[in-house]
Amino acid sequence: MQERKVYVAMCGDIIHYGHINIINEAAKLGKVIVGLHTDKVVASLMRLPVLTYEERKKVIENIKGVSQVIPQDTYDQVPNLCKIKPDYVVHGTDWCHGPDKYLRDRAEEAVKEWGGKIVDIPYTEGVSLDKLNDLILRMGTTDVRRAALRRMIAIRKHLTVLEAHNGLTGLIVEKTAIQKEGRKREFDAMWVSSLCDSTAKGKPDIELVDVTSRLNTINEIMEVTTKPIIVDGDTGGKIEHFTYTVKSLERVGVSAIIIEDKIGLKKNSLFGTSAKQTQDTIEGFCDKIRAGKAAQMTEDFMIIARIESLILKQGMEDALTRAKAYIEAGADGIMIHSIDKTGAEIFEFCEKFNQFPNRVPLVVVPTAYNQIYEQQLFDAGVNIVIHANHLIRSGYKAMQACALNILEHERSYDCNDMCLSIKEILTLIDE
Ligand code: SPV
Ligand code: MG
Repeated sequence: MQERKVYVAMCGDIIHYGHINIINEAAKLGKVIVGLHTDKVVASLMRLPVLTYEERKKVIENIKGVSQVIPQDTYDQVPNLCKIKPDYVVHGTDWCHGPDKYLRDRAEEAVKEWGGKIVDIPYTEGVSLDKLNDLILRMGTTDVRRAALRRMIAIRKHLTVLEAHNGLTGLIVEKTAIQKEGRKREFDAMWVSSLCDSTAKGKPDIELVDVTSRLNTINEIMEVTTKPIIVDGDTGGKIEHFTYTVKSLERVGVSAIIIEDKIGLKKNSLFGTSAKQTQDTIEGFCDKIRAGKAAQMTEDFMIIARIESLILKQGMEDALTRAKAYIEAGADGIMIHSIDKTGAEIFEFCEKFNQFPNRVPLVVVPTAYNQIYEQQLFDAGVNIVIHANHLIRSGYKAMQACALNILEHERSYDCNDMCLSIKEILTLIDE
């Protein structure tokens, strides 16, 4: 008689006794086939896997009781179930309720077709995957953190990034998460903006806050978070200074710097043409990119070239010519900036950029055209969407309202509802 087939799906990145229990129970029913989540699936569910698919496969296929490991390229088991037609599908009872229940329902419906059965194994209490995840992330070295952005772009293709300007806002970007359509949704990385870093220090965004001070902010964020960091490098300064900045950022574990193609006294791009700004020559900026790439010590760090042609009304052709030249000079990505409120300019750029044979990841900052959804930008070819200033803008507005309220009422009682309770603020940060 042919041995019965038992299907077990897992991501297998952090193996604990709960997994071993499931495999042992599954092995009692027949030949165990593990559907191992691919890197893409793991990354869409939680963080990037610590181990690659191939590494995880080697571990799982050497566990006693496992006969075969095959890739599961969707979170939903049904495509694999239809291929394998197992007699049993074994899973922990955690999918009998909560956000994954729809997966159990779908699997149950599918296996009915060939008389298969779902077997729910009591979920192993006392293992907190979240805690283990946290531990692993914290153990992550500078090298792991620096490399995470490139890995994320390769695996996920589309990243959502939010601004952080100190430890606390870093924690917000790190920890804010929601469940949406059965998936955990969170930010992929943080943007250390020159506008927000300067504003938080009460200074204008004119490259006045020097690199040492910017590094202090970055360190403060890095001490309490684990997600990849993209630094706004302004113009990058003089070439001789830029090469030092690249080395310093790389050393502390930053994943990427974005530099903009302007020279002279830099002002924020959101001023548009109302601030007089000079764009660098193509040759001048290419030299800066080349010098930065030559200064790099690792393969992982990214230098992303930011094009200001649309902001400075130099036209689409100029923006595209520059993109080509910057890529040829070695830029690892292009950021195209625009303050066209309709977003039309950005979509036009995307369409033409997508035709480049040597296309690199594309970054946008939709501050002026923020009615457009991230997915629309991703569909147009954008890889990284940066929400560049929203924590400082929302935080400042709330703080100013509270200060006005105290002046107005001559006591702080009236702003109680605007504030976290004392208990909440005392326990906000884990000890
Ligand atoms: C920043 O966040 O500092 C930026 C993006 O450079 S923008 O403000 O839109 O120019
Ligand atoms: Mg800036």
